[in-house]
Amino acid sequence: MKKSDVVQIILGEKIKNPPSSQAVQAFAPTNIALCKYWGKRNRELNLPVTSSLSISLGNRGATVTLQVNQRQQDIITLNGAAVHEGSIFYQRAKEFLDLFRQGHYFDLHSTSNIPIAAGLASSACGFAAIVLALDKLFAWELSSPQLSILARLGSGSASRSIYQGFVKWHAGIEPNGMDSYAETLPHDLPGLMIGLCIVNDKEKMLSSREAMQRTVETSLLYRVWPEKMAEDLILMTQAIANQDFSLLGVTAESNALAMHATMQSAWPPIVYSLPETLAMMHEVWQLRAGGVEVYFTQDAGPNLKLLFLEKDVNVLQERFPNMEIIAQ
Ligand code: 2P0
Repeated sequence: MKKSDVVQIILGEKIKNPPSSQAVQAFAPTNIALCKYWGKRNRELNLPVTSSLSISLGNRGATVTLQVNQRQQDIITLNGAAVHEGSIFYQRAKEFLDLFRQGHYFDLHSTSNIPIAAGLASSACGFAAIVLALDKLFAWELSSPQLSILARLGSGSASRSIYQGFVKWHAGIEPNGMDSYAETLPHDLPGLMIGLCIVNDKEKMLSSREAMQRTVETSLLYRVWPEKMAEDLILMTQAIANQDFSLLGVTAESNALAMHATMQSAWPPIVYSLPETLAMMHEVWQLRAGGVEVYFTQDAGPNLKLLFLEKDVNVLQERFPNMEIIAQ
């Protein structure tokens, strides 16, 4: 099954809708996984091995402006700068637009207000915003699960960026992935804050896409990852339903460490942590031993995101002066 087959199932006759001649705009938040998506059961369709659970970051994300152009190529800009045709970013965006065009080409301007290259899932909010913009441009009026499936075709974690709040992406079991979409959870956790601590903002040494594939193929520890995820998803869902910050923090931190353990046991090994990352983990543990409830999560990079409650914001800011609050 190809991506275009999934598009056909979802859009049907709507694939022939003519586009508006006006520019449309859409915003999608970025998201941070609390129980991580790591590994695919289908690489073409970005179908995950397990379900995952994230929190969206409110007004932090990507805004996409989309309009049909009269040229014979897509014009893409990112934060105001032209994206070169030869770049991976251009190719991924173009291939995604290929799924929906009926001979049209697009002007696509994407701006994001999240720190660049900080492991903040810019492809997640980028593809989700493109799908929301396409839905407006072609007046498809799709449901949120349908939008989530289309966003997933661009990038797995984009399936979660269709929504705000706590979001669960169901792994699904169907080969065509029609049951693999995200949904929002009907709870919030008042006082929850997330701080970003940038340890290093250089380019990733290995993309998540390659890293998760290598992990699936070579890591012995990956065999128990689905079990770990099944347990953590139950705990995290309970934590959110009961507004239990301690359970949320413990589960998120443990899940992130387990994901990195699977990577470290891949071959060649994948180690995103730098010495500064480990030093910061120890600081978090020290603070916790001293009674300040703070936890971390880590994605496919060396930076940490700290989870804490509003009442502790001053202590955290004092201890981590460079921390940027990215959600509250
Ligand atoms: C997540 N990550 O759940 C996990 C945790 C990174 C670490 O989803 O190949 O860019 O486009 O489906 O979504 C990053 O992977 O990968 C990711 P593709 P994606 O947020």
